[in-house]
Amino acid sequence: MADMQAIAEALIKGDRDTVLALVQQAVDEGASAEQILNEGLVAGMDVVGVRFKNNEFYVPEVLIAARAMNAGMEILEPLLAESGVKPAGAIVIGTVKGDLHDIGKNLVGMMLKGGGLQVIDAGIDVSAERFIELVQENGAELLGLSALLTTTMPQMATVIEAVKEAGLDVKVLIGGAPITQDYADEIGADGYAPDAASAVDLARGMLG
Ligand code: B1M
Repeated sequence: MADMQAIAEALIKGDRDTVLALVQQAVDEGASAEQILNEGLVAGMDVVGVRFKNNEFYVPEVLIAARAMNAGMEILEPLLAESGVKPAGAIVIGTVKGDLHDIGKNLVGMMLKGGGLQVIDAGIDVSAERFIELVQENGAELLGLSALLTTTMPQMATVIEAVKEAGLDVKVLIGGAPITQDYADEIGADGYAPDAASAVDLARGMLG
């Protein structure tokens, strides 16, 4: 039977090949993509986060764990994004300027695709100008901003200000570990989601 703990342990070690093999094995044995993601990959990354915080892990260890996580997510992406329905609307999503964290943003993007949205991934370290350009080019109804650092959170306010100045008709939703509903209200975001599944509900709700 698929062993979620073994996936988490391989991820913590940054053993990309074992993560790939175990995730594939779990899929073949019929485990759901959500279970593999939450009980295997995300559970492993939670431990990495704690060790990083406690100075037991440093940036290189975290990077190789992140690489293993992304490899596992690539196997899950088609399963999470399986929907086959016509896009309900388009969303530009990216990590704000100065911030290089992309695992959560990628996960939210995958789940939004699975939720039937067209997802335009702006990447990481994205300036307000670039977000605006992409919203305009793609006629997106929604703009999703991710930030993982307390130092980059204020960039979200900068983007919202720039969106207003450009007179764009786009709803802005935000998320990321340090973000709260209070912060979203404070900076005038249209919505906040604490995790990827809630981001899908929120985005779909915003599209009516
Ligand atoms: Co960084 N890092 N990191 N890091 N890193 C954190 C965020 C930190 C909390 C670690 C810690 O100290 N405990 C800390 C921030 C402290 C703070 O600001 N208060 C931190 C720090 C300090 C740093 C550096 C400054 C370290 C240094 O260099 N000294 C540096 C900054 C680099 C930069 O961005 N300029 C840095 C670097 C890195 C790595 C590059 C090594 C790596 C990133 C690799 C990558 O992303 N490709 C990394 C990692 C991996 C982490 C931790 C360990 C894990 C983050 C993660 O991927 N989580 C993190 C500790 C932690 O969070 N426990 C940490 C898994 C992911 C699935 O969750 O991203 O929260 P998350 O996404 C969730 C939700 O937040 C939400 O849904 C997702 C899925 O449920 N969500 C949204 C996210 N975006 C959303 C958008 C939405 C809606 C929901 O709508 C649009």
